Amino acid sequence: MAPLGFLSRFVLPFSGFVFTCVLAVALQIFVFSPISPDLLLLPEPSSLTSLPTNTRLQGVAKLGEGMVKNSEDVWVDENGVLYTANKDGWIRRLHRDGSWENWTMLNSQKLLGIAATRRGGIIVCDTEKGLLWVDKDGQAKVLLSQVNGSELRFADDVIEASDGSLYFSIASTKFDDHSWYLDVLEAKPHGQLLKFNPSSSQTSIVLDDLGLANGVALSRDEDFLIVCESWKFRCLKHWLKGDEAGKTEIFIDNLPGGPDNINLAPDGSFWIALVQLTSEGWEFVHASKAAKHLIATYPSLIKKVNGVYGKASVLHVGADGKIIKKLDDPDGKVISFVTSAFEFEGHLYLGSLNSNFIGKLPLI
Ligand SMILES: [Ca+2]
Ligand SMILES: [Ca+2]
Repeated sequence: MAPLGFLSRFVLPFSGFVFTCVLAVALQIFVFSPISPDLLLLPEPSSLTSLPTNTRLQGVAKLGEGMVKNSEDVWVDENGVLYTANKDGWIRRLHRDGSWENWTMLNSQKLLGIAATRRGGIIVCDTEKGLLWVDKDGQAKVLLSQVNGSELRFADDVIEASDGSLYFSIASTKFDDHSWYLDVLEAKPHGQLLKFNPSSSQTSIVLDDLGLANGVALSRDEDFLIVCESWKFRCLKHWLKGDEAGKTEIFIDNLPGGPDNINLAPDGSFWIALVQLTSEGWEFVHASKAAKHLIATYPSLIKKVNGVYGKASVLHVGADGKIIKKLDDPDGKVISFVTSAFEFEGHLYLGSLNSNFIGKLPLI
């Protein structure tokens, strides 16, 4: 009788307590989860191994070390002035003579993609305020803060066409930039590519349902543009001119990382920064809705799966979408979480969300 008494007095009530706790946690995870996830297949392993890993990015010189703060994007204008949008809100620029300038303070920790504008100065994506224009004198103003009556949030990258139109991406219409990983976990397409027409002040949707819409670039002749979809591991090509105008096709897919910013090179090719959304942790999580709910409910767990701080890769791709080469820092020894690569006068300039400098690499 003693064991039964022990069971009824201690074990059964305790099991009830454990059961209640498990139920409460399960409810918390599944009922209050901020996502309604789909499973996601990561790129074919062949694409991960067909490009041999190298250490080229470990050879970067560090520009503005200690002054630059996590510049997600970089841009070099036609005069050779390099622009950076820093996490402390400063737009800093590097002049040809090697001097750095704290150019203008935007009072924002939400700055992502940047691009030069023919009017002078640069356009900046602010994930809370929308599209900002900093004119040639360093004066900032909001260029676009609403799209069709809704606040413009999570603008990710922008490019200006020669007619003054702005093409820009909204990474996610559901999640904000702090919760970008929720968009990846959910794996449902909430991204958009938009066009702002400055003469009519109208904004139209060019492409909808993109998987975390990210970098945007125009081809050299502006006959097509490219927009990258980070968790779809691909970039799309949208024709603007010619017989195919208005049509969209895959530019490059099955990438060995999530494409972030893309920049046109002087010869008409492109540089794409790849962030590491293909780690074993992500692979495990994308195969389990329960794991996705768990991480979405307890965001500190994202650090366990997220490999973006551990390495850096950039991809050089021809205008035809064929890979030319890949450059790596495979263990993030010198630079990691590279989000932008910009070629200018035989050098590659690298922006990173995990570095206090701009990387500069001679291209041989
Ligand atoms: Ca850009
Ligand atoms: Ca970006």
